[in-house]
Order: sequence, then structure tokens, then C-alpha cells
Amino acid sequence: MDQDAMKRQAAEAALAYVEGGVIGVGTGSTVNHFIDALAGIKGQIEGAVSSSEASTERLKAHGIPVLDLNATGELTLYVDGADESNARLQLIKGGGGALTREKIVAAASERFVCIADESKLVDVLGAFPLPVEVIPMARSHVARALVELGGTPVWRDGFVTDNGNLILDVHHLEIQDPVALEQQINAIAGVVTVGIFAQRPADVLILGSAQGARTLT
Ligand code: ABF
Repeated sequence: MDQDAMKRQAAEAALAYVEGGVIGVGTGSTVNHFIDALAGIKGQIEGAVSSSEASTERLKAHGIPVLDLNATGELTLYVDGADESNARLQLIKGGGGALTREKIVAAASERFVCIADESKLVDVLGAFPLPVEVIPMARSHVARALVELGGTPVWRDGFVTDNGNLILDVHHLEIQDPVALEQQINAIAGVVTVGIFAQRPADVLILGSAQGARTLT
């Protein structure tokens, strides 16, 4: 079974958590499978709140209404992928650059179901370069502060987020205390969002594998 088939397996298993209403929908290739699967039961939901322009486009192409979070109120369910997860379901996200909206929708949702292939489960977060969304004028200032924290920030040149900001990908971090590092990086002036999701981790992690979908809580 290839990696994409494992992603599809996890995405299809997440359908079991859909109970109608408005669904929070994330971004990425695993979520694309979830959107395609959601289209099959679109009559059972009111619509979706989307975390990116890319997901919005895909949802609309399937005829799934895309709603504004300001109009829906809090959501019962958010389904999204991740770049890494540890066993406590603390995540690194933002490889696709949509981390700020993803963190907002996660915060506004009662249950966060994360979907991934099994390669995303790690012992210690940080082998995947940590994305940090930054206000453009603060890029160098934030980069220096990240070096102080022991990382090697690399500007994702040519990439602009849906919010008009920049991304620094921080290499060489071994994240032993994800909650503390999330708070520290959030406190740097000019940081919009750090891609550590530890203060609000996932509630459920579904991992696709050759042995079938495995669920961690
Ligand atoms: C988003 O998509 C992320 O925050 C993460 O960066 C990425 C996961 O991508 P994929 O599902 O393509 O592996 O959810």
C-alpha cells in the first residue's frame, strides 16, 4: 500500500466522526481525500468552514457550501492533517502554509480529528522543519529570536500566506516541551502563528497503515 492510499484510508475513517451540522475542514493532500469522501454524504451536513483557499475551492467544486466561521459559531468537529504528531497528539502543522487559519478553526472546534499516514507519528517533534508565520517587516527580527532558541530558520522564499504574510521554516529543533516552545515562539513580536499545536492538541489521531486504520486518543 502506498502513502497516498494510507492517507485515503485515514481520511475515509474520519467520516465516522461526522454527525451533521457544519464541519471544520483543514488543508493538504490527506484532507483532499477527506473532502472527496465528504462529498458522498454532503446531504447530511449543512456545510464546511475551510482553513484555506485551496480547500474552499475543492469543497465548492463538490457542491459543499463553505461558511464563514463568524456566522457559524463554535464547531463540533474539525478534521485536518499534520506534518508530525507525537503520541500525545501534539502536532507540527503548516507545511502547506495554512497554519494560522488551521489554528483558528482548531481552537473553535470541540473535537479535532487529525488524519495522516503512519509515517507522521514520531517520538519527538522537530525533524520536520517548524513553520512560523511572520509579519513581513518582522522577518529578520523573528529569525534572530529563533536562532536564540536553538533553531535554524529558513525563509520560504517566494511563498505568501493566505493572510499576506511570510513563513520561516525552523530546522534543527528537538522539541522536548512542545507547550513551552509554542508559548515562547508565540511571544516573539511579529510572529502571527507557530506551527506547534500543543496547547490545543488533536483529540483523535487516525493513522492509515498497511494493517488498516489505527486510532489514537
Ligand atoms: C495541513 O496539511 C498541514 O498543516 C500540514 O502542513 C499538511 C499535511 O499535509 P498532507 O496531508 O499533504 O501530508 O493540514
